[in-house]
Amino acid sequence: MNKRISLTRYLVEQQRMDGHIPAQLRLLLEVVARACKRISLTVNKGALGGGLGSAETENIQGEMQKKLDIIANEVLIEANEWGGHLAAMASEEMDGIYIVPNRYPQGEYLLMFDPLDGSSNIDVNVSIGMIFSVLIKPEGPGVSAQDFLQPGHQQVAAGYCVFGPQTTLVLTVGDGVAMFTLDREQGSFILTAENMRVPDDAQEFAVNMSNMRHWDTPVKRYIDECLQGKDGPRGKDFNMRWVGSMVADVHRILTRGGVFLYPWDQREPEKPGKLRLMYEANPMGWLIEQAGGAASTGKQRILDVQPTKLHERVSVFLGSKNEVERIARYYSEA
Ligand code: AFP
Repeated sequence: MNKRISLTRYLVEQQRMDGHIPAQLRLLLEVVARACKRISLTVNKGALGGGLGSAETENIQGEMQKKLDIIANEVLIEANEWGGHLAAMASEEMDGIYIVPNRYPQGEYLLMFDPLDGSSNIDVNVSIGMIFSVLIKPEGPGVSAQDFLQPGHQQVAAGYCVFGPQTTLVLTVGDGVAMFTLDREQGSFILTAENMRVPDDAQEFAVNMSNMRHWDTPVKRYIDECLQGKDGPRGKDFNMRWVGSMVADVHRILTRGGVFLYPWDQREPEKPGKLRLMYEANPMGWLIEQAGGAASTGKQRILDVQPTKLHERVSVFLGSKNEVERIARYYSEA
């Protein structure tokens, strides 16, 4: 990759390339990027920006919201509601969908997001982020939550922004994965990687090991074998990393490979997993697939899961293809 071009120029060139990106989708991606810049400024200010601490309110997931969860959610709503590219939005921090008010033109796209991923890391200055997914609203009058319930393979754009030592925006529109780094002097995202690839094999896994006793047999088997290292059936040593912010763990995997696991857990057997399908697993799963990796629930491709509700949860295994396929094989053998 030789050209340090802005996100705007990159998207315009993609649009010119046989109309790969429709104008309205290009506009949407630019508006999401602008919102990420605003959120990044508040994140960077930390205690000086009033973004730390709890909001003393609960979201639909039953989780205590952080002030920054709400600030980020509002920034994304305000930035995207007036542009004419959206019909509605859905968020981890909102029970129902947000329909674009009639005072603004109605667009053809649906935007879903986790406005602030890794909330438990906000107050301890560890990388956090935002994750988004874009679908096309089905033909027909009006818009409803039902319109959002489309399998992940119908996404037309997906991405995340890491608010860490650098602010990096990573996205796909179905033609590979590109990364942009925020140049604070210029105030714009600059292309710093194209066609990102996840190696097929890996020697690094990311999982919250403190939950191990609650996992099912295939996952225990996979992690056990990794921990046995070169003296075990895998014949090689594995390293472990767990940031606790999916954006940061997945960004590391997109950058140098590895496998991310957030499996089913017997403590809440009725829940398929902790992570949310529509605005965590689907966008991250598509990005990983676009970079040559794989994304599975253990039993099926994540992008083929037919959603039944907006805040649906799913078990997640994603990253280096051969590792994810091995976990899926262990499920089929169980
Ligand atoms: P929060 O946004 O509530 O901190 O959850 C973050 C997350 O959804 C995902 O980003 C992490 O991978 C995972 O949960 C961390 O879960 P544990 O706290 O159980 O390790």
